[in-house]
Formats: sequence, C-alpha cells, structure tokens
Amino acid sequence: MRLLVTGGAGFIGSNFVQQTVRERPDAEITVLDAMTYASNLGSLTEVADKIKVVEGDVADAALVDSLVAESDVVIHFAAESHNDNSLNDPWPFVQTNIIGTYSLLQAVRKHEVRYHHISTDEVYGDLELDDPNRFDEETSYNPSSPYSASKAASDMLVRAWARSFNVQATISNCSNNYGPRQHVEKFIPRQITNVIDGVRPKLYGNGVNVRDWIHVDDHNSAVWAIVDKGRIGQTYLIGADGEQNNLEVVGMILEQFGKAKDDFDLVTDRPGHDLRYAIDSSLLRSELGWMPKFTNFRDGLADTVDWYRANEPWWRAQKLATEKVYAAQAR
Ligand code: NAD
Ligand code: TDX
Repeated sequence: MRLLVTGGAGFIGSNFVQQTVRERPDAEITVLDAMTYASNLGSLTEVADKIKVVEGDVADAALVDSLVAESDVVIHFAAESHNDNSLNDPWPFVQTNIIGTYSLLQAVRKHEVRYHHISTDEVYGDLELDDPNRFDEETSYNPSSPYSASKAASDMLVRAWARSFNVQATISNCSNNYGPRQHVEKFIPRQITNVIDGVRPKLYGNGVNVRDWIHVDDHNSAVWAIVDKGRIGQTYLIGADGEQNNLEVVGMILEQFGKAKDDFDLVTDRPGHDLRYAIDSSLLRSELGWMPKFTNFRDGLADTVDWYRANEPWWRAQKLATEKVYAAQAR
C-alpha cells in the first residue's frame, strides 16, 4: 500500500508514521510536510531510511496532484493546530486547514484515491461541566475559535466532496492527544518542560476546564481501524474516556516530579476558552471493534514525563521560541 501522510513531521503524524513502520513493514510511506515551526524532523530520525519525506505545502495544488497520483491512500494530518496561535493570527489556519484540504480533495477526486481526514472534537464547541451528554456523530457543529472553525470548514468540504463527487472519504474527530513528540506549546508538554526548567506550571483562568485525554498511539490505532474497515462517507469519533480538568493534570505532573500539587500559577485566560470536551466513541468501538490500550491516564502521563526528561535536545530550541511568544501575552 502506498501511503501519503500529510503533516508527518508533526506530533500525531510522526507517531502515526512510527507506528505504521513498526506494524506494517510493507507500507510505502511518503510524508508531505511544510516543515513549519510545529514540525520536528527529529521525530522521524528513527524511521528516516524507511520513508520518503517531501517538504511542501498541502495548498500547493500541483505538488499535491503529483503526490496523490502515486498513492493508494491519503491520510491528512497536516494543519495549523494551536488555538492560541489562531487567536493571534487566524490567516494561516484558513490557508492551511481550509485551502489545503480543498487541494487534497481535488486531487483524490481526480485520481480516485482513498482519503482519510483527521479532525478534532473542537468542531462541536464545548459542554457544560455537568452536561450528561457527550459529543457523538450526530452532534451539531458549533466551533468557538478560528482554529476549530477552520477545522469545521475542512470537515464540511470533505462531506460535500464525498456526497457530490463520490470521493472515497472517511473523517475522524478525536479528543485531546498526549504522548511523546508533542510540541511544547501544548498544555501537557509545556507544563512538563516548565517543571524540568524550574518554572511553575501556568494554568489559564481557574484551571477547571476539562479535556478528554487520549494517548496518541490509541488515536492512531483508531485511524488504522477506520482506514481498514470504516464505511466510506462515515464520520467516527475517537476518544478513550479520559476526562480530566487542567488542575488535575497539572497536579499529576507535579506529583511525578515530587513537587506539591499546588506549585503552579494561574495566568490570563484564553479568550473564548472552551469549557469542556467529552467524546462518546461507541460507534467506533461497536462497529469497528476498536479499543484503547492506554486506559490509565496517570501511567500514560508518567511515560510522557519520562520521554521529555530523556529527550531534551528534541524540545530545547522549540521551548525557547515558544516561551518568548507566551511571555509577550503574559501567559
Ligand atoms: P502539529 O502542529 O504537531 O503538526 C502539524 C504538522 O503539519 C507539522 O509538522 C507542520 O509542519 C505541518 N503543516 C502545517 N501546515 C502545513 C502545510 N500548509 N502543508 C504541509 N504541512 C503543514 O499538529 P498535531 O497535534 O499533530 O495535529 C495533527 C492533526 O490532528 C491536525 O489536523 C489536528 O487538527 C488534529 N487533531 C489534533 C489533536 C491534538 O490533540 N493535538 C486532537 C484532535 C485532532
Ligand atoms: O499553558 C497552558 N495553560 C493552560 O491552562 C496551555 C498551553 C493550555 N492551557 C489549557 C487550555 C486548555 O483548556 O489547557 C487545555 C489544553 O490546551 P491545549 O494544549 O492548547 O489544547 P486545546 O486548546 O484543548 O486543543 C488541543 O486539542 C484539540 C489541540 O491543540 C488541538 O489541535 C486539538 O484539535
């Protein structure tokens, strides 16, 4: 199988490539990645001799057309992915997430190539803390940030191309991922690397916001289940029943460093900050037989802490650049 993996030098994409090289040695993998600030070629070092890497933009229609023509399946991870950045400058989010998806859809339509679209639970907006309902495949779209709006727009393009042009597409909307090789701008790696640097973790607002955490390897095994067995045209929600509020997560990180659970600072809240995400992944489990492997968040988090402790050269340069950006926003 010839696979085109967009965004394969980013967090989830690089873990997907590593998992695929390990478990499916016959797959021929080409990574298309623009190598933005969020990429890290160090994430692909271990598999460099087993894959092809093309530096380029998913919105470059000619390049995308030529790469899709040589592929059997496209898995589209590439995106501008950070909410805080989307509040400072939304344009790259419109360009990459919407126009980039459009250019891939046009190419898979022309070459009749199977397409899987990676998306997020943030397209559904947020839930009250005491809402007994969770997001499922029928939940209405209600995005809050420029990031989530651009992802929602890209999902809508995929749905339209599947229905109107018979594009062989599936979509997955996943909850918050954690694990190795995540950029230090994101919550968990930011706080782990802060503690390593002797800086107190920084919680937005009052810290009660809830995220539904899933290990990146579980996200990627679900993506494979959908690519292998998913119904064309169908959306599947991916989640591992991992709801935690930010205070609880920071408490666990501090505990793993032997520090007091309240050794953190509260900082300016994110404008429009979504309160709670929660996924009901029953369809994926019952129809495709998928199950998460990382069911103990504390253990998965401890492995992640160990990974950042052992891989400082991977994150140090990005940490300096990231904290300059946050400092300018008093966060
Ligand atoms: P990331 O920011 O770590 O990586 C994104 C990668 O895409 C980077 O390597 C970057 O260089 C590349 N990229 C950006 N713009 C590009 C362009 N125009 N052309 C080609 N490559 C480009 O993101 P991530 O956290 O790995 O997220 C991957 C996907 O998963 C995204 O679509 C995101 O919306 C989705 N997702 C993420 C999460 C999460 O918790 N991180 C949860 C659900 C869904
Ligand atoms: O320093 C911080 N302090 C803090 O309290 C940071 C960076 C974040 N937070 C809070 C904001 C959120 O409530 O932590 C929570 C998680 O924040 P992020 O890591 O920025 O993730 P989130 O905004 O929830 O979005 C993530 O999950 C869905 C990914 O970045 C998206 O790409 C994905 O679609």
